[in-house]
Amino acid sequence: MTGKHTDRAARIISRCRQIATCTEVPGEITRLFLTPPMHEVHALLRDWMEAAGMTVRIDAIGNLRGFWPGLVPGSPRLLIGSHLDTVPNAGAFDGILGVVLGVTIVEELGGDLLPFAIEVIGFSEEEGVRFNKPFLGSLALVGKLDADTLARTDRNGVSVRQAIDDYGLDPTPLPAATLAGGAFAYLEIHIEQGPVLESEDTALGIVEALVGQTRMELIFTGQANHAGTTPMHLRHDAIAAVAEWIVAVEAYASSHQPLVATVGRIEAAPGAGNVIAGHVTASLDLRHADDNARRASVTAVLQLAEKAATRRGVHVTSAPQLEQSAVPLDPHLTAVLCRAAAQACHPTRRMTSGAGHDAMILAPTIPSAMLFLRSPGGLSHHPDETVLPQDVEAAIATAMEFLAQLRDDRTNPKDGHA
Ligand code: HGY
Ligand code: MN
Ligand code: MN
Repeated sequence: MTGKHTDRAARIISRCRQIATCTEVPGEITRLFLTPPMHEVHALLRDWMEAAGMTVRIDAIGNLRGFWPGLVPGSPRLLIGSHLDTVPNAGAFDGILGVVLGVTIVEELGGDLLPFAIEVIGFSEEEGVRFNKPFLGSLALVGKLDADTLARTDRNGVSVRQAIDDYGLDPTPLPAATLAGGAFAYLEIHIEQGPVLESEDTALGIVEALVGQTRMELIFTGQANHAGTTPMHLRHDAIAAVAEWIVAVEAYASSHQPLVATVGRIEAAPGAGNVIAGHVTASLDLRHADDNARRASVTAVLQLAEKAATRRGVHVTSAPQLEQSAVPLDPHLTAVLCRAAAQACHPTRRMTSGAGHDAMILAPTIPSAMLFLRSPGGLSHHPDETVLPQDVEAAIATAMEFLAQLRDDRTNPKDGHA
């Protein structure tokens, strides 16, 4: 890397780490949908965007939107973005990196205008932590944020609509958060969050598709009772039922790979050591590249829950949270991205994303492409999540080449693609 390029990679990483200090929990990175630290994130990004000559606004769902004009008014727009929220105790790069890279791309233009405009978007919510529903920011952008979602409440009983209002935004014009016409492509640059690129010693991945996801909550209802006086054969122990089910889920997924199934959160009540648990809520996150296989696995895993519960006289119900089909990304745009990486002399490998991303919400509406950066240690959704400066440089060099190819496509259209 030349000195100039080392600097820009270091600046990008430093900005991500600066944004990481905007947190609800001192000492860790936790930033949910439109919580107070998001104001600090918006202020930092707005400063960087405006210093780059962009005009900045926050839309009705709290997406931060920086605009760099094209050569002529009304030019078609390239969207570049990712999300600004995090999981609890997160790393510093999941989501944020894609937005900071978007700002750097505009900075690297050095004031040049292209035959298309660029809109850098920091989505307000992708992880789905606060309201148990992911992709709120990108769903609003494509006009799919429905009234039921706006009425969803968090663990404090605050609705999505109220959270928007509490943040100081007006949810009324939510339809205005949707994309005006003219967006011709979406590019999301994101860490891989898995071990594949590192295992192949490759800096960049080109995403061809994102796996489908089912997220739901299972509620196990048994009978709270005295831990000391209730004989084992007379119990309706909800935690014991969930424990048997979790091990059965793990065994099922292990024998049906590439299926992945995760029970990441359980909440037991009443939660005292001397009381048999009468009520347990358990999350289920189940993913597969093939939608039929995923749906069949959901059925099988719910039957396992029924079996573990019934044996103990425990009742189980399930509440769906997300049914997201697998999403292919745009083959033409993906090919342009591959060519751009090759042009920038950075080898890549094509891959499927096991993680969900805003690109899967935009792709049915706007041709979308994703560029992955290697995740050292294959680690993510963890404070030790990181990136390598040379991979950040590879990503920004590839992105600049991607813009050059899109510019050439628009100035000398060939094979029907402008
Ligand atoms: O959970 C995911 O797939 C992503 O990190 N939101
Ligand atoms: Mn994530
Ligand atoms: Mn992410």
